[in-house]
Amino acid sequence: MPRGGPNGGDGGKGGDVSIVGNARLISLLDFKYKRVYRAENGKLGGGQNKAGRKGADLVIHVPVGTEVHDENGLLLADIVEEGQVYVAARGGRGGKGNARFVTPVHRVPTEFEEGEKGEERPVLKLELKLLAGIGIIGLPNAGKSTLLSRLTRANPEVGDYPFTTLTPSLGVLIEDDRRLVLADIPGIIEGASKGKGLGLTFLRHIERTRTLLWVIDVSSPDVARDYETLSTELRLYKEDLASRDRIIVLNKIDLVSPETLAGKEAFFSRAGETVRMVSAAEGTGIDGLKELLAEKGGGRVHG
Ligand SMILES: Nc1nc2c(ncn2[C@@H]2O[C@H](COP(=O)(O)OP(=O)(O)OP(=O)(O)O)[C@@H](O)[C@H]2O)c(=O)[nH]1
Ligand SMILES: [Mg+2]
Repeated sequence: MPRGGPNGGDGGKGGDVSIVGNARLISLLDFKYKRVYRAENGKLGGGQNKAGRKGADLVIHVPVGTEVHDENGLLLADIVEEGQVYVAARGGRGGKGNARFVTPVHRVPTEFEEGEKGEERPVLKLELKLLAGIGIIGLPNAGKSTLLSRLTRANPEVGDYPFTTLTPSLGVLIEDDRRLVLADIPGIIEGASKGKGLGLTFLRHIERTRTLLWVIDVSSPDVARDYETLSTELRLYKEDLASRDRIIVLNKIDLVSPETLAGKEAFFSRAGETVRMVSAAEGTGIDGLKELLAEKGGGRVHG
């Protein structure tokens, strides 16, 4: 440049590598094949003060429910929502071109600053945790696990004694192009919210569900009391769980007379509840329940 020094512009910033939740994805299979993800480098600055372009970001889409861990298993991000962004590696800042170093007494700068190196993460572990949209709750032995096995392909242990289920199990129901994830948790008993039985630990697992199925054994001597126990325990644990959208599932209808059933249904209807009557063991009423769940919505299976 006449009577001046070099006039190199700044380098562009490197692109970021981001991980973004996408509700349409249902598996991490893609990551089996493609292993290395790299955002674009920033472009070089040029003469005549021309700044380099920023490198393009790289967006990695993952299913909602993906946990991102580092190589030591430390949780870095829990992608639970559509559009949620985790910047896994930031692009480096662009370097300063020598035009920046011009001062009145230093007209011919040859200095420049190297661009910063972008972040690298040699290893990221992705783990897909199904997020249940529907939680199945009820007293011990109400038939929750039997119901889960009817609604989905899950195969939880079923037993004729309380506390058969010791840890939550999940199942996926695909109905009308909808994919619904159901969680079956251990039975809730009076005092569960204060740590009795197994309830407390597992109530956490249904905190993020949208709808709860309250499974009530219709052959129980006092369904009103069972209902009360459930609502009290949920309320004591978290007010919001007790008022969450729910369906009362009267189970084991094969064990009671039509008159008894009608009386019990009337009790819940009077209470303003949405009621479905099923026999999880025999499969009665299951299709209707599936339809109702699909109407309530869930992630779409296709596009
Ligand atoms: N007759 C009849 N029995 C049922 C029905 N549904 C479940 N059962 C029985 O009730 C018992 C308890 O069923 P589970 O599905 O294990 O009940 P649960 O609510 O998961 O029980 P916990 O995990 O112990 O809380 C088992 O013996 C089942 O076979 C039904 O619709 N009719
Ligand atoms: Mg069970």
